[in-house]
Amino acid sequence: MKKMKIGITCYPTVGGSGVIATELGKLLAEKGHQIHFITSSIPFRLNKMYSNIYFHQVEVNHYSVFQYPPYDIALANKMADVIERENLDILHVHYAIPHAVCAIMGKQMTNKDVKIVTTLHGTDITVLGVDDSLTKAIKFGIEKSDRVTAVSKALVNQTKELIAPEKEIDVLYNFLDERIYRKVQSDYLKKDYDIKDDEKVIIHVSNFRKVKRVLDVISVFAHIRERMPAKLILAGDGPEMSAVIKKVDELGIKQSVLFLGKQDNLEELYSISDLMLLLSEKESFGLVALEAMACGVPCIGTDAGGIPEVIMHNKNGFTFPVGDTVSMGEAAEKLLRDEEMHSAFSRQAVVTVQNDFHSSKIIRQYEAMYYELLNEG
Ligand code: GMT
Repeated sequence: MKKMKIGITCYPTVGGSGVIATELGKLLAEKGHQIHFITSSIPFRLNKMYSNIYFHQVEVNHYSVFQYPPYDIALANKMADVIERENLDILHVHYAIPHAVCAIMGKQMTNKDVKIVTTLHGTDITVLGVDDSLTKAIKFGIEKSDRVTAVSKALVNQTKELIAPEKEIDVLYNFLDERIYRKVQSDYLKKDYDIKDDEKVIIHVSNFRKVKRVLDVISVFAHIRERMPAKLILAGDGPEMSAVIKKVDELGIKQSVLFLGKQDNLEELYSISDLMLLLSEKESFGLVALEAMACGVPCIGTDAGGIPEVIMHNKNGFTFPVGDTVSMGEAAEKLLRDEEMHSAFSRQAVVTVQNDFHSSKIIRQYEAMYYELLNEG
């Protein structure tokens, strides 16, 4: 099979969509394809040299005549440059707004037949999709892409409900690099964080936006903490942090909560954890749950969006309606007390990642989709 030249655009700085786009680029490069990232800065997960990965920076000039710097136009212009100069076969953009629209515009600036693939990640539909000032642009971006994928069945359904595009949307699940996300020996961290041998470790990782309902995480942890020795690891930071600190103080559980801020090497934290909580009210997939599961950590989640496609109720964890912190607390207590159930869920979590979300399986699906598009001519 001919090796392809693939352009990738994503938000390079934070978030699951940037992580997936970058990991996809790295794994495709490992399979011999030539990858061109077209982004505003180097994707933060591109932490190693690859001779077949190139980075094309989008630069926006700040002329005083503009009230708002024209980033979208500059991106489309850069896409056109790279499509032409590198003769791209595929331009794969992550996030409908503005990336899909820019890709369509960029292609039109050239006379090349590059194929445009758009992957929907969640907030581009569930948040932006309800904003009247953007819905037509999102629909346009989806309909004019050659192929559109979404990271869960739930997101496909939400896109149909909110945007009603006349376009098939394929589900291509998220994945992770199993060489990194696996149970590792990091027990030294327990000593460093003063976690006692008899304490259960609960973890939550997010960008602390309101949709993540971190206050519910605190309520569930308080329920657990009242019944058994336990510590809560909070990794990440964001707008809800002060409300979270206030609630922790009010509940008098400050000594049991570790505020770690943004962290790399999360596999080390997952590896000392007994339970992950992901209690969002909107979540198209929940990459952090997948990461925790790969390290053998059972999860309790909500039944929002794509979470139940990852956390399987009564198999590798539990899911409950958004905000039902009482049921979540009771389930957490049961799972943490019942060693047999905990190890069965932990084993099943690893099996779920291997069977349903293995990177080699998902990367093959992306490659097959690209080749199919190229063969369609
Ligand atoms: O979760 C976030 O707030 C970040 C957001 C993003 O754009 O990176 O994450 C979205 O994409 C991830 C990767 O596909 C998914 O795992 C997250 O579930 C999704 N977030 C939401 O739907 C809220």
